[in-house]
Amino acid sequence: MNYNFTDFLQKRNEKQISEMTNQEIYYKLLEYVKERADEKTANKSKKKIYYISAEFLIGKLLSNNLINLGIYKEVREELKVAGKNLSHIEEVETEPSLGNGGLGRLASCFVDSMSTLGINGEGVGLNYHCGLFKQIFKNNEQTAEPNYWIEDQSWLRDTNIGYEVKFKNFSLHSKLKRIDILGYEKDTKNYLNLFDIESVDYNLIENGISFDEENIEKNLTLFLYPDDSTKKGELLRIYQQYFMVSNAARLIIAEATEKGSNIHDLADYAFVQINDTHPSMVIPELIRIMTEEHNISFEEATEIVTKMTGYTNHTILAEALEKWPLDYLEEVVPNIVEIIKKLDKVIKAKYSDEKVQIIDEQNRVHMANMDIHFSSSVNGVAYLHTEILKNSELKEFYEIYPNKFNNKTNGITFRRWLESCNEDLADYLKELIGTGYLTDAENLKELLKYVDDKNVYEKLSQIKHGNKIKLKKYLQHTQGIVIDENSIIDTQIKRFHEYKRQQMNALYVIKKYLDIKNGKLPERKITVLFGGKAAPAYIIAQDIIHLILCLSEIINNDPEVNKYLNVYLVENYNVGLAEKIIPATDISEQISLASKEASGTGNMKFMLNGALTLGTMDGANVEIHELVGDDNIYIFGKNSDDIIKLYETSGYVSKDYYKQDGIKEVVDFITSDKLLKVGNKERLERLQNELINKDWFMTLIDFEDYYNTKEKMFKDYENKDLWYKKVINNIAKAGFFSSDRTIAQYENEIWKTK
Ligand code: GFP
Ligand code: PLP
Repeated sequence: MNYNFTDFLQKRNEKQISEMTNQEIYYKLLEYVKERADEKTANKSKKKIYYISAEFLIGKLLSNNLINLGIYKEVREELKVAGKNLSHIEEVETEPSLGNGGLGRLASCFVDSMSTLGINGEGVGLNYHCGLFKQIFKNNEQTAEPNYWIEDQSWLRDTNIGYEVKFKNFSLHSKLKRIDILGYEKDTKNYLNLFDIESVDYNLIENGISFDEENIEKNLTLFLYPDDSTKKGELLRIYQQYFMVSNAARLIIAEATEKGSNIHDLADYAFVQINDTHPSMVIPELIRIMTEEHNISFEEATEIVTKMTGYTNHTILAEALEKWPLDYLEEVVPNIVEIIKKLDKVIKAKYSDEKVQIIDEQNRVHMANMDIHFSSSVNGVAYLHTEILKNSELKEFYEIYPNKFNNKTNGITFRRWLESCNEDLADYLKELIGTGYLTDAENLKELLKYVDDKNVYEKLSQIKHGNKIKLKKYLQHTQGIVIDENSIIDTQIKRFHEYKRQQMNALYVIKKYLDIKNGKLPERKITVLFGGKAAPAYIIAQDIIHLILCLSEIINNDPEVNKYLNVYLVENYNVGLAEKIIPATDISEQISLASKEASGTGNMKFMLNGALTLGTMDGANVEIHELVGDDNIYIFGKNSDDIIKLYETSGYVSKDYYKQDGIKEVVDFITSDKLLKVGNKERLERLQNELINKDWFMTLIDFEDYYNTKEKMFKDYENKDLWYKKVINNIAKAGFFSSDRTIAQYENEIWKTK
């Protein structure tokens, strides 16, 4: 039934919109959207997908839900008539931080696409009360505070579903909370299922984000991934993961049984997509439940579970491929240790190669190895990444199971990352090519008709300028940062990690600063934007943040330089900020060391929103390059084969690069008097030392090429026709990166629910 927001308020004898505060309107809109969502029915199919993930970086939900309900513009108009501004109301919503970055945001795009495609597929994860920390800068350093996001009224819905989860020393009762996932203009919906403990004790938080890590019964869902550099931290992670998968397994079995499964046929009713290794324990847990409670033999249970699970790998970095010491697992979940040992025995009986064992010689359990042996599909998240898995990282496994390996290049939902975040561009695209791209993103290719149309260049540049002004107002209002809308905006926003090489961009900033000081002035002012958090236990990443904050202080306050260059690190980068920064950006920095970034999804968002990529041949940059061609992307640096070889031969010596002209001066500046005046000596010296003597992610190897390629970009930017021709090519080819395409591939090639 179609009734508008005003009807909804009238029906309930609420105040008029004009008499309400923005806060009141937000809460009423929340109720209204939930009521409209109640009209939707569940997607039905015999088989259901359970996308289990420790992270769902959902972002704010109001606008997205309004868009998916097809009432965004209608509601905005109703508010406008009453003198209210929807974008101000959006600001009332708190943003959950149930993820670190790309991995969690991907999971959120995927649940949106599953609903949009009418697939019976739901997310399963945890309801962290404080999520990932809120980043606050003090004295040019990152500090962390809890991000309380759950309010009395929120998108979470209570259910009466809950299960008993048994750990070695105690049991916990869970309760399931749900968030509606509405597909785009669909009559059906799915849920994001977030399990929680019965009561979380906020008093356990001591100072910043440190807390009593022992009182698990009261804090299991307090934070996302607390510090895992200590044993206590690791144990808590195991508690969280087991709690998540044990609940997921119960939910899967309950839902299948209700539909008539006798458990022997569970694989006809359910498929579990394991997002990275965090949910891997779902494999032994399902086997345990089947054998202990359903009288199914170990062999049969293993066969069923193998058939109904698939594993997605998101990184080749060893640190992220979890290896739990067996005795830690014994301390928390001895019941599944028995199963893991049995699985290990099966593998040891078949294969002697140490690399493919589940339990290694140091008694550590390799979660990814268990996933690969005991699931039916193993996928990487971009073409290059999957090739690296097959040919080097997981070569021994690929030889055993060539048919399990497949690629699913990541994607992004265009509802959030175009329709919602860049309305002016979306409206203009509709004017040019109609609405077909909304349901089939490949239709964006029709834009190519306008590739030589100067009027289109002009309009696109006006839209970009408008987005820069919007970003300026927002940053001024929320962070006290004043960017120049006439500058070229050069952005690197992502988790801080040495492989993503924010430090290389920081070195660029130093070089530019020195250039300006030496009278070599840029043609147009450059605004370098950074955003991202560093994991609390990752010291070097925090040192890089420190360097950037120090550089901003010096550069933005130097009247000789700030006319030409500004540098900002936005505080507490999150989905909401990404939605504002991406549409305003000209240069998309995707500069990871080749072979290290599995895919990237930020790169796709920038491309779709008309920024040009400055990138290495890494992750999905390779596919962007393939789609747009050499002329429409700025590629630099060594390729992945060269880098992999350098690692194999230990052939990279950073000091050799450091000594080169133009590099030494820049690296030395990190501990110059100027920087030490505003910075912390220990941090700056440590970072400099790291770059000169170790530089594991080879910052210096690509620096010169990076600098020159970026200079070329600035030059090209001054030729508007040339630049916007490239921009059109990028937008037109971005259709491939719709998560609807990715999810359709998961469905057709792995899940097969339909
Ligand atoms: C990880 C990988 C990225 C990849 C995403 C989603 O995310 O390359 O795009 O997962 O597959 F590293 P981040 O750790 O970069 O956030
Ligand atoms: N964080 C947020 C809020 C994002 O929206 C994204 C992706 O777009 C990421 C992190 C991941 O960025 P990247 O793929 O550049 O690492």
